[in-house]
Order: sequence, then structure tokens, then C-alpha cells
Amino acid sequence: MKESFSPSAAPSVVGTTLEAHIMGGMRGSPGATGEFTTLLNAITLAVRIIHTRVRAAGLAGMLGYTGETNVQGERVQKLDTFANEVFFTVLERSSRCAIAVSEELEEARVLAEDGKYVVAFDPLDGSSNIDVNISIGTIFCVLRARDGAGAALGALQPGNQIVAAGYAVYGSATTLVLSTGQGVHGFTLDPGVGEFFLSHPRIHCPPEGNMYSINEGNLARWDDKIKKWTAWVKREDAAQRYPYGHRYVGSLVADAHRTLLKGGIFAYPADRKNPKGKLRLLYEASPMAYLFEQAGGAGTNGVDRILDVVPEGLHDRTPLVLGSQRDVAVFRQFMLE
Ligand code: AFP
Repeated sequence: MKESFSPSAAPSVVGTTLEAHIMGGMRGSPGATGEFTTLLNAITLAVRIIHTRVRAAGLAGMLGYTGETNVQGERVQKLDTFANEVFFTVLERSSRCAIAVSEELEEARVLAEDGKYVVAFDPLDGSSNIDVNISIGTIFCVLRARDGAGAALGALQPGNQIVAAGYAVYGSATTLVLSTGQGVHGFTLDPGVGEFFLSHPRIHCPPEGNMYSINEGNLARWDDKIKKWTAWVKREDAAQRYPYGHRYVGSLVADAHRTLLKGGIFAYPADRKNPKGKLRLLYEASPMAYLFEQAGGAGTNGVDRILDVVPEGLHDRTPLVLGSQRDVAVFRQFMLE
């Protein structure tokens, strides 16, 4: 006799989509209106569109510079402009985003007067790596809009107010790592289907690692504390698993993603050239620190928790240290000596 097919009993051949995951998280939340889900779906649509263009950039004449310089004083890539426009368009069409802040624009933009959320994003991080086919990414965070606050003021919130954050890595695969405050989950894009499927459930940053990630070309500009710390992680001490291996891509998403999954430490400290650090608080450091904390790791400016730093300006910079609890704590000890 043939066994009858029972869908619920059979192991699923279809993975969990990102959309189903987001909706599952919202189901049963008191006061959930679906607006947050709509906003996150809009962001993931932007990521899928950027993914498609990044993959075909060399064929579509999308490599190279536009000839312009952005608010950071950096040369703008054609793909930077494209990714920025995609983000603004999908956020505006979602009607859920009150204020949007982008790395590419000096001012915050009001998109929907009655939107409930603020979104801060770096549409294409690591873009100087585009032309040489190295991993790049998108970083974002979502905050609640504040009643009566103007565009810029409404966005100047510390990371401890974040309600969701994530990043996409456009690498050998496109992976979206997301947290809505209930742990961190990774989704990999199936390009044939055009959907993200859950590939890294409940990401946990190991309590310690054996890799450090820093631009050592800046050594001459560092203060002695950073020099001593790098000498420490490079010393020979097999019992303590030193020296650490060195890895540095130069795309925050790629360096952070590896550190999140494998443990260890990523650091972009202040130096003589960048006395306040190089990375941006609102749309690079805060979302990453939120994800590391949600995954059991840590995110600091070397001494203090990044999530407690209140931005004074939309494009504030900060030193940034991300990684395993123990490795970030050791770094802090060196800074406090
Ligand atoms: P680009 O977007 O100009 O490539 O800068 C990337 C970045 O903001 C961040 O993604 C990297 O972690 C960091 O700069 C790398 O900076 P260095 O090239 O100074 O190491």
C-alpha cells in the first residue's frame, strides 16, 4: 500500500524565506501593524536590486567613478549613486520611513511625514573595492521616529534605540545578516529564485577567536597603546593560542562578517590622520555593534560601548572595535593602561 503524503510530516525541501522569518517574528507582537514588516521587506528588496547590479556591474558599464565627491570627501563610484537611489526609492515607496539618512547625502531626507521609522544606511560600503571584484556590502539600521523632531534631530539617536539592523555582503554569495532584537540570523540569496533563505540561524559570535583585523599600514600614525596591543596579539605563545592570524579586506562588511562568524577582533582605531576614527557612527558602527551584541559579541570605541554613544552629527566618525567578548575586553585593557 502506498503511504499517503502528509506535508506537515515530510522534511521540508523549501527553506525558510526571509519574508516568512520577518513575519513570524512579528506575529503575536502586541500592537504590530505590519508597518515594520513592510519596511524591512522594502529594505530587502533594495538589497536584491543592488545585488543584481553589483553582479553585472562589469558588463553594464557600471564600474568606475562618477567624477563627483561625496559629503565624506570621497570619490563617488557609479554603483554608490545607483545603490543610494535604489534605497531612497524603495524607502519612499514603502511609505513607512519618516526620515532617511545616507552616507552619500549631507542632509537627512523626510520621506513620509507620518512614517513611524528612521532608517540610516550606507548603501554601498567598501566601494573602493568594487573595481577589483572584492566583497562589498550594504549596512543599515532602523530607529523609531520621534514625534515633533526635525529631520536631522530625529535621526540623532544612539544605537541603544535601534529596533533592527543588518548588513548584506555581496561576496562569493550574497548574504543578509539581520537582527530585530531577537538574536541574529543570516539569509543567503538564491539568485535563481530571487529569494533570501535562512542559512545561518541564531548566529553566535564565539567568546574568543584567533584572528585580528586592522589596517596595519596605519601603524606609524597610531599611538603607543595600539602598537603595544598589536605586538601582543602577534607574540608567540602557543599555550594561549598566540600569535593571532591577520586578516584585513578593507570592506567593513567583509571584515565584520568574518569576525562575527569566526570570532576574533576587528579594529579601526583613531590615528593621526583620523583623530576621531574613520568609520561613521550612525550607519556603520552602531548597526554593527548592535549585531555583535545581539550575537553575544561586543562593539566598543575601544573603551566605551558604541551603542551608548549619542551622535552629534549625521556623519560623526568613531573609532570602532568589534568582536568576541574576550578579545574586545583585552583590547580595552590596553587602552586603559
Ligand atoms: P570605501 O567605501 O572608501 O572603500 O571605505 C571603506 C571603509 O569605509 C570600510 O568599509 C572599511 O572598513 C574601511 O573604510 C577601510 O579603510 P582603510 O582603507 O583606511 O583601511
